[in-house]
This record gives sequence, structure tokens and C-alpha cells, in this order.
Amino acid sequence: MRSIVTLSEFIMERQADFPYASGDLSRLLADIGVAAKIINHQVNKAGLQDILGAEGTSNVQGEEQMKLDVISDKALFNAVRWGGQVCGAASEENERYHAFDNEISRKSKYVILFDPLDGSSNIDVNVSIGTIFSIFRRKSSVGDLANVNDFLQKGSEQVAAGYVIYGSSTMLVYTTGHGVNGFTLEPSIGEFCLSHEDMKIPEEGTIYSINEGNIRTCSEAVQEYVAWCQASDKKTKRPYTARYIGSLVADVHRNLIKGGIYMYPGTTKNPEGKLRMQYECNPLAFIVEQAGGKASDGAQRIMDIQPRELHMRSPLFIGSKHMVERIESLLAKEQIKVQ
Ligand code: AHM
Ligand code: MG
Repeated sequence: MRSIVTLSEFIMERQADFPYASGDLSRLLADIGVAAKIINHQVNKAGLQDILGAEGTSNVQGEEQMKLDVISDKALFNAVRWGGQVCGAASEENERYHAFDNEISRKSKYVILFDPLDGSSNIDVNVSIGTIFSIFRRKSSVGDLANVNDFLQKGSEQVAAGYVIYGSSTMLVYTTGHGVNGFTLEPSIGEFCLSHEDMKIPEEGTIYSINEGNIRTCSEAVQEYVAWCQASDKKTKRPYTARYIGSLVADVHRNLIKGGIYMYPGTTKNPEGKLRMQYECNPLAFIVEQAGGKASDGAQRIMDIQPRELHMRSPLFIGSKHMVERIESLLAKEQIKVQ
């Protein structure tokens, strides 16, 4: 029988991947693991306590915040603020980033950005939700307060990223740029245990995920691609299967394991799509690329895009390499026609 490897043991073992590592990143990842357990505990008892439903406040994008959003946001902020490994943090739920002003934090090397509870419209109906995080080395000088440039870095500069999925089981999946590993929470011992070592996404998949209710407001290339996915062809195993949970983490996680593409394109109403570059697109792009897949805004690699502002949105096409390449080439042809 294979012996159990816990998240903390794994992180410590892998510290050797980083020459001259001081252990700060390892400790930060461990702190996130603890916050994930706290959020998981709250998510699991959501139906039993008066914590379901809307908080009555709106976040910076004017969206209704759920009570669990607020709880998760606080759990993550507390974990990283007192852990002392980051000099600042930014969350999808807050308009501004926070620079932690104390002696230990000012000397810290990293900043973190997170979406504390993604897919929150699914909470009340018991459908999988997730937490997403992205970690960068700070640009500002050690000893100073963190500033906005620390948070406006390209995805290619990420040193680590990950997500937690609160599904039929709870899993934490992360990368530090040396492959992707997944850990399943074993509730009887309260530990994340290595369950999905060196995850790889199939280069070709048979699942496409898009909110098809929006299809008529998408570009012709996206419509053409979806029609292609639906057309019959034995050789390429079409028609593909449509799967859309409406929870980004859950949709990407499934496609990562089975092979597939998730798309949230621009629409006539929202040309930049819906998803946030720094809290959703970048961290998932890092993971999917590390697993051998691709992530694009349709024209450019997600991780090469310079974010202009903290809550910037971007179209997202992410998943199996060949599937993303196909939609990219259709979008490129469409661009040529327009010119
Ligand atoms: P959220 O961060 O406010 O939860 O929004 C992001 C979510 C994603 O999880 C999901 O893929 C998408 O929004 C669904 O949007 P839509 O309902 O427009 O299809
Ligand atoms: Mg989100």
C-alpha cells in the first residue's frame, strides 16, 4: 500500500526544487491550506446555519456578495496577514489591495491575489464552488509598503498558483512551476493528502464548456467553433459533450482531468467577457499550462498580457492544447476578415 503524503510533507519535500529557498513560499502555501480547511468547514455546514443567502452588500463590481464570500475572504486575509509571508494581498471582493503595515510583513517577499469563493451563485443550490489564488514575488523594495505594481504583474511572473474545489470531495491543486499536484482532503484526519500526482491535461478532449445562453451574442468564430463541436464526425469523436457547471474552478478541474475546453468569450454586452485576469484567468492559466494545456484570450497567451488595473476582465479560452489552438485560429481568421 502506498503511504500517505500530506500537503505539508509534500511542500517541505519540494522546497528543494527552489535553490536557496528560505521556506517562505512553503509556509505561505501551508497557510493557504489551513485557510482552505476553514472555508471548507463553513461551506460544508452552509445548509445548517444561517449563513446561506446574500449578505446585503455589493462588491466592487456591483455584484451581490454572499455571506460565504465574506467569510472566505476574511479566512484568507487572516491566514496570510498573520502568517507573515506576504507584504500585501488583493481579493476579487475588495476594491483596493491591502498593504500590510507591520515590521514582519514589510520585510516579506511575496504578494497574493485571490478569489475567495468562486462560483458563489452556486452556493445556495449545493453545487461545487472554489477558491483560487495567485502568488508573485514583490516588485517594490523589501522594507517598503507594497504598492500597486506588485499586484499588476503579468501571469508569467507568478511563482505559485492554485485552487481549492469544494465538491463531492474537497481538493487543493497547486503549481510552483514544477508541474501540478492535487491533494484530497481526508476528513477523518483533517489533512490534504496527495491524490493526483503530476497532473496532465489530455492534448485533445471531447468536452466543451460555455454558457450557451450567450451564444448569439458571441463572435461568429465562437459560434462556428461551438457548431463544429456539435457536428458529427467519428474520427474526431464528435459531437463533443457539453458540460457547463457555471463554476469556473469545477469546470476547469473536470476538463483538466478528462480533457476539454472552457470558454468565457467576450459578448456584445461585455466585450471583455466576465472573468478577472488576476484572480481567475492568470492562476488557472498557470496551472493548465503546467499540466500541458493552453490558456488564451483568443489572440494572446493569457500569461503574457500586462494587466492594466486590479479588477481587469478578459475573455478566456482554457484547456486542452489542440482545442484552444483551434478556437484561436478561427478567431484569427475572423480578425483578418474584419481588417
Ligand atoms: P464569480 O467570481 O462572481 O463567482 O463569477 C465567476 C463565475 C465563474 O465561476 C463561472 O464560470 C462564471 O462566473 C459563470 O458565469 P455565467 O453565469 O455568466 O455563465
Ligand atoms: Mg470568481
